[in-house]
Amino acid sequence: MLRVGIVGLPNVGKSTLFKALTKNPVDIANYPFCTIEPNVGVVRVPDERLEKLAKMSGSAKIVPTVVEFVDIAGLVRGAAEGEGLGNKFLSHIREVDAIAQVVRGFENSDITHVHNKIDPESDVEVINTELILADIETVQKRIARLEKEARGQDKVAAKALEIVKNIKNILDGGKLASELKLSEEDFSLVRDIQLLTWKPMLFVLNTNISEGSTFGDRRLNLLENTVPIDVKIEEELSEMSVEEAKELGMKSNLDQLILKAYEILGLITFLTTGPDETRAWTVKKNSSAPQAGSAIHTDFEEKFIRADVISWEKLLEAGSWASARELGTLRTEGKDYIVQDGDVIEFKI
Ligand SMILES: Nc1nc2c(ncn2[C@@H]2O[C@H](COP(=O)(O)OP(=O)(O)OP(=O)(O)O)[C@@H](O)[C@H]2O)c(=O)[nH]1
Ligand SMILES: [Mg+2]
Repeated sequence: MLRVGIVGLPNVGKSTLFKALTKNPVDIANYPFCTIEPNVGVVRVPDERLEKLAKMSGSAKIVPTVVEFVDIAGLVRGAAEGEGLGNKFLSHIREVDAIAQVVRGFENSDITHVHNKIDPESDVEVINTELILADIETVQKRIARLEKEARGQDKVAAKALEIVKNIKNILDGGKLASELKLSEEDFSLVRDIQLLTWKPMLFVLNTNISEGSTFGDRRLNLLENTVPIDVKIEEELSEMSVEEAKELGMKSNLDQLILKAYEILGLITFLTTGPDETRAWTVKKNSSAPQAGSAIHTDFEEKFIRADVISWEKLLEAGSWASARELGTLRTEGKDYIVQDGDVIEFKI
């Protein structure tokens, strides 16, 4: 299962966001380092296509795809050198596939900010710097190892050494390793290094959206992949029924966050539908049909013969699998077919 780590300065609302997302009751308190051990929870990826297909097929159940969120301890300046909870929770970040960085954008003098001022840009810089410093340590170790190996005329090690040195230059310049664009071939030589700043990242700007926070507007122009969320409101919403929320005219923005997380992870969804169930399956973008099949069963990749494929819209238009076949909108695809988001697939094995 893919994991998204909720990362940020202490006391910015990470656990409150986690609680709203997962409905898991967790410790939330107005003091830094309230969270120490990570909280883990599973969140369903919203997908309106599932209900529609399930209705068409008369499915007994719907199985959505899910993403796991991990609420991690707050990070402070000096963490890479062991400040705060230091390396311990940097290692928790190592275990996630993507990072959701929560940034405080709300004003409230009662809620402690570890730097005593609301400054999203500077907060992002503090967090990114710690991730970068941790990565510098990692690449330094690798450079030392590769230098030994390269001395023995090891050509591959020499090439890897060159790449790792380029990565170090980027990090030394205060940039994330992901900013260095590597070819597939170069990346394959160094991918096992597991850098924190290679992980896809999105920003959750915790801001009072309804009050039109200026921080919100400013940051949105500056950072890609920013989702503004009023975390406190989301916490309240998560405790209400849909009707109650509607009555109060409150609307959640969490779906946008979940979908964005899914997007930065480079994932797409394909679907299966029948009387038993309508189900969403997660695969990496650019997966072939047999690779996609392995999401259902590991055997499917090896035993793949062909796949019947149709886009979910075309299938709904046709009204059933049989009439799609008659209409000729159902296609038969071979092992080289690249699965598209929203494909409904029946595998032949
Ligand atoms: N006013 C306001 N308060 C918030 C908001 N989000 C969180 N808080 C409050 O801020 C305090 C800290 O929230 P937490 O969710 O525990 O913060 P955290 O980031 O998990 O903190 P650590 O685990 O200590 O790193 C709590 O008192 C929350 O109720 C918000 O959007 N508005
Ligand atoms: Mg917390």
